[in-house]
Amino acid sequence: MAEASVTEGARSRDISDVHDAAGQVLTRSEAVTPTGGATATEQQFYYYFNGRRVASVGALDHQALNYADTAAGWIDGGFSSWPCCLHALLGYSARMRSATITRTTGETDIAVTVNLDGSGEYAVSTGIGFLDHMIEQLSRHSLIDIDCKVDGDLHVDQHHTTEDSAIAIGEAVAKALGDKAGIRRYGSAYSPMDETLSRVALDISGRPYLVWNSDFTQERLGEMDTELFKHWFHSFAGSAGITLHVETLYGENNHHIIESIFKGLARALRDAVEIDPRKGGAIPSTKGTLG
Ligand SMILES: [Mn+2]
Repeated sequence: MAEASVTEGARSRDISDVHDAAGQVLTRSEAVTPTGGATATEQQFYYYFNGRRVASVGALDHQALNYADTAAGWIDGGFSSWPCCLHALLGYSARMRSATITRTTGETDIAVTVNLDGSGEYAVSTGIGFLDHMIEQLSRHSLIDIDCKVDGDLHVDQHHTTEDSAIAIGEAVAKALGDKAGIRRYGSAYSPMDETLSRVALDISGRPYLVWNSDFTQERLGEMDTELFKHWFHSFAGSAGITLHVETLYGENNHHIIESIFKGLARALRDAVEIDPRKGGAIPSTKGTLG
């Protein structure tokens, strides 16, 4: 529970409906200028999270936060509304939406960590250079941090390594999303790359489904079999619980085609996993649950 500790004469109260998943409560303290005749313009609200001052707000202007303290340091302004600030606080300071998946089978030894509230930092090592390149694009353009280490049975072929990287990343995304409260849920992107245009649309529905309308004219890119790309997306949709539609509208260069698809997935996913401050933490379904 956060403790308020502001200037003398301050009043404080808990805003009990504002809390993170661990039940930690955000506290608001209302500091009124102690010399008589305080007017609204002299009021300042300070927000504390776990005893640390995270924001100050002028009484007449709740839409303009003066600053917020996040793990990244003090941020001046930059938030258009209190919900946006709160999202930043809960996202960066208290409730990073991250998850780790590890599993060892006879085919692969895999460790994946994702952070949905990241900045697109990655460390990817699957043993398949082209697949690394694609997962790195996914991270960079979704702003989801992805650590993905796979030690797979590449002496057999690339199938298990490709499939298990997708399953583990999908599982990690699903785990990091938790009950999916407050997320935008839907995302889509048109993704051009030179002569190629791909479209990716997805719904974090809890109902895995893949529609795939993309073809390749080469058997391999680098050392990677192009038939595995559809399988990667099928496996990812399945483990993440995502309805995923992929279509290349036109394109010739096989490298451009698959790279535009991964970048399209990244942009669509970035939108869909984002917290929508207008939803106030609600599950985005009239059913009340997503999968
Ligand atoms: Mn490339």
